[in-house]
Amino acid sequence: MGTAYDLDKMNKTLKKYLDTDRFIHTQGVRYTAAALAMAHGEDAGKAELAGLLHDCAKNIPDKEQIRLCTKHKIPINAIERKSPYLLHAKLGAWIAKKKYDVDDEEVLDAIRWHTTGTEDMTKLAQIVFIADYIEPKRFKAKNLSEVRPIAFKDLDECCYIILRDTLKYLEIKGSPIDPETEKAYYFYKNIHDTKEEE
Ligand code: DGI
Ligand code: FE
Ligand code: FE
Repeated sequence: MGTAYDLDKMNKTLKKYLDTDRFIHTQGVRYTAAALAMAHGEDAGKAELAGLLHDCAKNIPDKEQIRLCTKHKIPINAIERKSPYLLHAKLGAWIAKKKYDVDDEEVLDAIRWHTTGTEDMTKLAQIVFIADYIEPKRFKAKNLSEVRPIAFKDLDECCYIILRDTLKYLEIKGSPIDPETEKAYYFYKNIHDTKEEE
């Protein structure tokens, strides 16, 4: 059974709200998430939907994101106050629900956690988190040639590597760490360490 959602219509709307690079990245995440879902026995339609919408709030200016979160009672933590670009994930989940009429909570959660990750993510949330990092047009991380094949074999291990490298990168930059990023890291590190002991 496929989803009842009209992804092509959503795509047309997204094209209006996203800049060109972001729109192209969105297509990359859309199809990478679908491919990962196929590799891991998850619903490819749901992955495609979550991938397509994950950055729907990305091009809203910081001030406007703060205003919208306040207006719609989306809590803003201290780290998000300092780094408001983090808000596009939670605000994106809200926009997906209210403007794109997505009522699938698993899809909304995958959008909500796509930037920081969180502990014990669903496979769908892991897939979107990973697809965001590895999609073909993404070339920021230097070890992508190592991370990409792992994504198709082991979601937990892949989340561990991405979170480890993201924390390293944020520490070097001196960026404040969101508690969810930290929790996510320790959760997937624990799975990694347990496997090492076997
Ligand atoms: O929206 P995208 O650019 O596609 O990607 P994204 O939503 O995953 O955002 C990526 C950025 O978010 C990346 O530069 C790392 C940053 N990030 C992830 N966790 C944290 C964080 N930034 C801060 N300050 N704190 C975090 O905990
Ligand atoms: Fe994002
Ligand atoms: Fe993204």
